[in-house]
Amino acid sequence: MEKYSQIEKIKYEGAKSKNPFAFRFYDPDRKIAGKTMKQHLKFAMSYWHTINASGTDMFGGNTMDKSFGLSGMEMYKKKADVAFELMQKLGIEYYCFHDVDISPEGETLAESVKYLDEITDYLLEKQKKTGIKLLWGTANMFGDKKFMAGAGTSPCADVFAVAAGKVKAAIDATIKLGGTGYVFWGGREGYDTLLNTDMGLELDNLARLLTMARDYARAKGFKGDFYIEPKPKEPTKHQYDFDVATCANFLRKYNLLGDFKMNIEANHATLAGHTFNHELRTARVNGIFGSIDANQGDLLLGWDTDQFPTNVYDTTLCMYEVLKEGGFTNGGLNFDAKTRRQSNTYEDILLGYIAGMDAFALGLIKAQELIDDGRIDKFVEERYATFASGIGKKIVSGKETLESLSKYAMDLKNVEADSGRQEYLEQILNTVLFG
Ligand code: XLS
Ligand code: NI
Ligand code: NI
Repeated sequence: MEKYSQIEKIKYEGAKSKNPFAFRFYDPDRKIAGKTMKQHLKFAMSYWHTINASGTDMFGGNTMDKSFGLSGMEMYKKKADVAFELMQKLGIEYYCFHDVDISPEGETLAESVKYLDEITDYLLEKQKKTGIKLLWGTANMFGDKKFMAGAGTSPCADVFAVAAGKVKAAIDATIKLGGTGYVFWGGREGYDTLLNTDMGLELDNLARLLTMARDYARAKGFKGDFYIEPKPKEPTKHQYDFDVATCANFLRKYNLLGDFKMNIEANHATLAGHTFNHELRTARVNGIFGSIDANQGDLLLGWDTDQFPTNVYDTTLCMYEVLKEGGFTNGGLNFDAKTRRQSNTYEDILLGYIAGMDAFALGLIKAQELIDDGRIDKFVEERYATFASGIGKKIVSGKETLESLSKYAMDLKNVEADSGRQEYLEQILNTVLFG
C-alpha cells in the first residue's frame, strides 16, 4: 500500500480519458440542480473491506497482505495512515468503521475499550488535519466466537451484556469522532432452526438493545441517526432484519421510529428478492430513508459478494430516489465493497473506488436528466389522475365508506385501468441513458 504515495490525486478528466487513474464522470465541483456532485454523493470509504479484507474465501486464504509487516497498535496506526492517504487521493470525505476494524479486539471489553480510546485519538488528529469526517460507526458483534448465536439475540445473557458494552464503546467512539450515524447491521441476529429458538424473546431483546443504545447516545448528546441495515440471510439462514418492510414493522412495534432509519445496501436488497430501488422506495414511503451501502451483487452467485457498483441502471434509479427524497441529510454513500479476490493489487482498490464513484456520478447525472425530461413523472401523475378529482379525491380524503362506494359503483359499466405502458417507459429510460 506504500504504492499509493506514488499515485497522484485522482482528477476528473472527462469521459474520453483513457487514464485508468482518473474520473470520467465524477467532477466533484460540477453543479447539478444547485448542489455540487460532492455534496450530492457524500462518498464514504468502508474501513473493513478497504483496509482489512485480504481476499479470504471459503476455499482459500489471503491473496493480499494488508499488515505492512506490523502487528498490534502499530499496525492499526499504519492502517489509519493508509486509509487517510487513500481517501485523500480519491477525494473521499467520509469513512465508516466497525470497532474491530480500527483497533484490535482485546481479551476483555476493558482491553478493547483502551485500544479504541487510543486509536480514536489518532483518528481525530487525522480528521482535523485533512477535513475528512466520520459518516457512521458500528460494532462488530458477529466475528468473535462468543457471538455465534447472535449478540442482542443471543440465548446467553452474558453475551448480551458484552454486546451492550461494545455498543456503548462504539457509540462513544462515534460521538468522539463527530459521526452523524450509528449502524446496526444484524450480524448473527437471526436463526438457523426454529427448533432451538425462542423468536419472541430474541426480538424483544434485540429491541431492548437498540432502545438502550438510543437512550444512551441521546443522553450523551448524539444528534445523528441510528440505522438498521436490512439483510435477509447470511450468515444465518433467516436474519431478523430481513428487508426494509420487515424492519419498518419492527421499529413501529418497539417505538423506535424517529430515531432509527434504514441503511440500505444494494446487495442485500437483491438477496431479499427485491431490486435496490424497491428497498429505497419502501424506506421513503415509510419515512425511514437514511443512508446507503453502495455496492452490487452477482445475481448468478446469490450471496453477498459486495462488489464495487458499476451497473449504471441501478445507480441511476438509486440516485433518482435520493434526488426525489431531497438528498442525504446525515447519511451518504458508503462503498461497502471490496475488490475481487483476483484483483489483489494496491492499484485495484483505487480502480474499484474510481469505477464505483464514476458509476454513481453518472447515475446522478442521468437521474437528474430523467427528472428534467419529465415524461416518467408526468406519466405516473396521469396514471393516478382519477384520485385527484371526483370520487377518487373523496376516497383519498377518507370521506367514502364501503356502503357509499357500493352505491356509487352499482351501475358502472366498462370499468378498467389504462395501459401501464411499461415498455414505453423503459424506452424513455434507455434514451436518457444512452441517447
Ligand atoms: C454485511 C454488512 C456489513 C455492514 C456493517 O453484510 O453489509 O458490512 O454494512 O456491519
Ligand atoms: Ni453493509
Ligand atoms: Ni453486504
